[in-house]
Amino acid sequence: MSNSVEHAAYLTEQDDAPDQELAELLDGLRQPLKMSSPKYFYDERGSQLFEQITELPEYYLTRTELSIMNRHIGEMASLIGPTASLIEFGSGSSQKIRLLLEHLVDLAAYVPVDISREHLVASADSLAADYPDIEVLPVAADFTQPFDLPSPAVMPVRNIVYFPGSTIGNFSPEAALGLLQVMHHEAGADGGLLIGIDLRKDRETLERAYNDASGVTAAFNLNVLNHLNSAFDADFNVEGFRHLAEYNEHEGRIEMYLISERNQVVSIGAEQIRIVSGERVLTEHSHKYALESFNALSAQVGFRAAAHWTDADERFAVCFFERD
Ligand code: AVJ
Repeated sequence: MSNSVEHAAYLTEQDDAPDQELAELLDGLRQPLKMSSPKYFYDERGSQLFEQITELPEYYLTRTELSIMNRHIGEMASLIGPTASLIEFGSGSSQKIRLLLEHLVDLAAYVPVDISREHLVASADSLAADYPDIEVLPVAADFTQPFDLPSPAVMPVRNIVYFPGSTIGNFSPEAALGLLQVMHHEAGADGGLLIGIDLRKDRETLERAYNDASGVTAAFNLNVLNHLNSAFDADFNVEGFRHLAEYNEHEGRIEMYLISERNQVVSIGAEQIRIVSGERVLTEHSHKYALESFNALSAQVGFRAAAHWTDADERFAVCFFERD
């Protein structure tokens, strides 16, 4: 559609250099515990599989967050106030955003920030079509580093960073602190942060959510190898690995691995990586927080806990922070 061209014209691009991505990947695969960044889940197929995960009976996160948002959207909108600029980190397919776009008063702009340019353009197009009165200003960037915000036509009263889905769980507490710092910076004076957090809970519930009976999460995890094969000219054999997700109670995180079924040598461009039978490649950490410890982390960067909302079983929390 012609809309895509329009969006491409003002899309702000701040992508990493491909060489840097390859160096980072190889560095991860040369560690004693091999690892690959969770960003490699989200090629087109991976993003589709993730959408399927969000609908699995075992994966309580998305539906719990949505029900919290639905129940408390009025209070959230009044805390945020009128004429804010809404900056979404890792916007992906931007489904949850619609509720906010419909309830926030006189929104100055909606700024989706995502590393995947394709996703960004497609979802910005459909949002711009559905909400013609809202200025949509996508930014293609790795949001772990500070980035420049576009200037909306209407001067915002304040910036509100929105980071739903408990995606912050992918970062170690130290890295989450760095990310909170970036969010604090992008929020600016009088800014706020609305963020989804998956709460600590029993091992059984957690392990079920990441080892679903229908094998969608396994396919999602294994798809990382397909993605690496096409992005980096690698030759991972997807049949040579199996999926494992386990809860590390001490660290309060789900750990996802691909386990090698045999000794194998994988080529990545000109490089060779040796993987022994039974060896694990870490693909994701998904940290779970107690509310108090997340509040303490946020306080360290200057975010004051202003409100939070949870479900009856306290599985998930949506938290609102304001800059001191
Ligand atoms: C998108 C990072 C929130 O950690 O639950 C889902 C990703 N991994 N199933 C999560 C994921 C396996 C998800 N986040």
